[in-house]
Amino acid sequence: MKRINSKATDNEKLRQLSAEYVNHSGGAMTTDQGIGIANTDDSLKAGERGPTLLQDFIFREKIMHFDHERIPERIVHARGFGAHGHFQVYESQSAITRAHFLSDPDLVTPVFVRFSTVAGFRGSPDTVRDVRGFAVKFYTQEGNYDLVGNNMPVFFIQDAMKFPDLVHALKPEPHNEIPQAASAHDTFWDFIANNPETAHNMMWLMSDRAIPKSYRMMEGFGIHTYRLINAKGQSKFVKFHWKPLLGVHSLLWDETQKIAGVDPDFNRRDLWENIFCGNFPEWELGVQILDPKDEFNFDFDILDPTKLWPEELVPVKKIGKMTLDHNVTNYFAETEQVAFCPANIVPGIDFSNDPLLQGRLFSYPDTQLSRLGGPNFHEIPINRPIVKVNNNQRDGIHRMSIDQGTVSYFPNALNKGEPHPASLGEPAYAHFIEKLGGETVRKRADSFKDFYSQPIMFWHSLAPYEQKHVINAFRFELGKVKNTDIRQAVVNMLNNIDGDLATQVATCIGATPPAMPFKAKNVKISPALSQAGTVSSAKTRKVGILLECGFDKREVDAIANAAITAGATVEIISGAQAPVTAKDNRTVNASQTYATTSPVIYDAIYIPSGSRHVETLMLNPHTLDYINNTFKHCKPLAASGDAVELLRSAPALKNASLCGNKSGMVNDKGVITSKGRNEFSAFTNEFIAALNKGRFFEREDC
Ligand code: HDE
Repeated sequence: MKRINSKATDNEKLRQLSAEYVNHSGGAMTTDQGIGIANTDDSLKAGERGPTLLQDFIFREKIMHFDHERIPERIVHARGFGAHGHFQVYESQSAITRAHFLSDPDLVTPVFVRFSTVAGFRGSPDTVRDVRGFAVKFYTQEGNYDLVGNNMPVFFIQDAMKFPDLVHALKPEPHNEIPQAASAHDTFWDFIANNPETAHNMMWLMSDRAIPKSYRMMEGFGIHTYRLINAKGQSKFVKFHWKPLLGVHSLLWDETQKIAGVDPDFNRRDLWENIFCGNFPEWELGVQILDPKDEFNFDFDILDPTKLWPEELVPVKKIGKMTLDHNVTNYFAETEQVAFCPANIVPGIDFSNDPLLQGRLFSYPDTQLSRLGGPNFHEIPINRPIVKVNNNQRDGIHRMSIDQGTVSYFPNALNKGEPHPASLGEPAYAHFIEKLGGETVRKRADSFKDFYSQPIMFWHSLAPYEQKHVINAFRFELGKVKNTDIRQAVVNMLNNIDGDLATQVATCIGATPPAMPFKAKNVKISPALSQAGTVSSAKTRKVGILLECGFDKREVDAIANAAITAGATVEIISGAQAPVTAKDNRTVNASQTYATTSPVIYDAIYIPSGSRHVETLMLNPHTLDYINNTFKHCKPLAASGDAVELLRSAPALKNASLCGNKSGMVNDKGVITSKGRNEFSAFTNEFIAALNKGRFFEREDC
């Protein structure tokens, strides 16, 4: 793979300078005290076969450091993967915000992004059904701004007070710590059934959004309503969106199960490899802007984090682009030690009174105290702002800076009143001036209590194949719930969304279907909620080609070149990682074997012609595995010449009559076959068109 280095911008260089990169490649080894070490393999003993001596400080230091290599993993979002990049606004947004990084289109702001799953432990597989975290740290010239969001636009609960309950219910059950990274268990669904405010997020969790194909193909949402404030002190409400340029794409459930075994690092590997190869992922930052005078003009409360603002009502304006262009140098130092916090905001952006957001503002720095071991985590290189930190905070565990002087208080005369509170003209944060009032109450606002209108909208906005996936997800998740009362309670809850959905789930899990199936009237549809119409292209997709000796190299070259031209990558799979000889005696190197890879890793499979090669594949049980899985997962499946026989031998394809007849090419539902060389260029075009499309969901009905 070719490594492409990003063009480090001035700001990026600044950020890199503030970190401490240590190159361990040369020189003699030392202890942490700098004392030279001549032997790092043998402890100091009393005689060659004698006991180890306590005085062996080299041994003790090495083991002591090893014993403390881990820090507590995040309570939620423990499994994550990060990358560096930059953000640039398209045009000045100064009319709505005074945030400097959103006001200057020439400014390149460095960012660090960490994607994550929520429930699983740090070593859990990537492809589990879960919400994905989408946390962005902007290193702006006015300090760090963190937009700590998810890949779904709503959250499970409305008040932060309930968060520990939600997480306790979701995490593995406490008596046996089962199941890992999965919501398919009793305590989670018990919580859902007893908290109708979760209905909306629960629908998203059962949808394809919860099993993204790639972090690069995932939307991001700030979820909460925030405020933007301009230089005149005027404010608008805002919701933030990240829109991936490659479109929004998901895995199929069956794929996720297999990938979890074949490559538990599937999503992180995908991000790492694509950045490494120069396929830099890109997202546009979108904003939905709402004038405060319209605050009460909706049939939902804009402060309620279980509600989204339908894009058709409040359009998303794309204001800038984020590109991730370099991988981390060290996972622990950067991805593990990064500390996000929704309270890290810059002038021009402010919070709203969303009670979930208000609780988060406390939680994040608090969790860092135990996770990163003290109050100085802002000094860890990845967390340092690119601007100077200047205050009277001092000391504490792991203080890195050596603060000079005697004065660490204000006001003072000994240091001429420095550092001083920013005076007029100097950058300083100012909150939006808002009139607040009301009685001290522990109460949910009545305007937060419509739990079902938006799940109904979501359900009816999905394409039929997406709805089918949701039904199957419920059948799986609730089918794993042992307590039948909980199953029934969730079915009853689903009947508030759609009677047909509730019935289809109930009949499969042994629950009683609703006596009066609910059918919503005058449903509002939001097409933006479906992934069906999303951008789709062959770019960065992975084509697998099965090859054995005796294949037709001209065909392989044509397909591989066309795929690469379309932006895809190609891998050759064979019996050995060795050159495979074509029928014209030329060779192609196989980088993968049936043991090292699997059909679920590829976006399309192609098998060229060649009698000896086809005969070998015919006898190889893996061939059917590749054909069946690729077919089942609705991905392009192509064969030419005598290799078409291989497709014909797969029962699923035979039933669907999709593999062509003896005399011609049948290119239907993403199964592409060609009989003769004269058809080859049309065949290649069909294959690339199918690769662009990605999936043929109509095959799920075959
Ligand atoms: Fe978080 N969340 N959260 N969360 N969250 C954490 O902070 C919390 C919520 C989100 O890659 C923790 O540093 C509370 C919503 C992401 O490092 C913790 C509430 C959204 C990440 C915490 C929420 C998120 C976290 C754990 C209810 C989407 C990973 C470790 C009010 C808008 C950030 C840490 C990373 C992490 C608390 C709800 C997103 C415990 C109390 C809503 C992406 O502080």
